[in-house]
Amino acid sequence: MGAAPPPIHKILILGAESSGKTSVLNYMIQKRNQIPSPTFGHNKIFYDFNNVRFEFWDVGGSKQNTFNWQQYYQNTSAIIFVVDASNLFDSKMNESKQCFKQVIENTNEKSKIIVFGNKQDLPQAMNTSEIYELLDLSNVGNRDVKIFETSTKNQKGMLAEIQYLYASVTNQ
Ligand SMILES: Nc1nc2c(ncn2[C@@H]2O[C@H](COP(=O)(O)OP(=O)(O)O)[C@@H](O)[C@H]2O)c(=O)[nH]1
Ligand SMILES: [Mg+2]
Repeated sequence: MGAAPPPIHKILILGAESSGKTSVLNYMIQKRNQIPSPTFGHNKIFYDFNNVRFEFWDVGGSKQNTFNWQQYYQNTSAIIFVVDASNLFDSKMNESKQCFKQVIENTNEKSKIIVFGNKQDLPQAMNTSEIYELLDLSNVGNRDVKIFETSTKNQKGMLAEIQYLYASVTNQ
């Protein structure tokens, strides 16, 4: 008799095009246990942390692909929503806003949302309170949303983010 398999938690990584979704995923799982799967419009990677297995879904964020998000929403434990915090163009900020609205409207109230305000290595990057304003987080009702300032270009790692994710899915 082998040990019971770890419980699997599906985690979607969503956000506007070029916000850094794929980079964030690669950075988070660096040198960790990974079993890559074939890619069909998304990139699915298993990653074991403590006693759980995350099933990360890196979903293409091109305008064309965002329509397909619907099929990915089911059975999701948590969502990582990546914002390019350094891109202050109105069009890009609107894209992030619209994507985020879609996520709020289409996901189960119980699935937690973890916002990565990414590209913090760039000098003009929006901080937590600016991202809070951008995504209108005072108007998301009961949704549990937490913001982290992240960068995939430094050596800091993402342990705090992964620990938060772990605590979220295990209700700790
Ligand atoms: N400066 C900076 N660039 C980043 C960061 N994360 C991702 N990028 C860059 O942003 C671009 C888009 O990243 P990618 O992961 O392909 O975005 P995706 O379209 O959301 O998957 C690439 O050129 C990355 O190297 C970051 O934290 N800082
Ligand atoms: Mg990508």
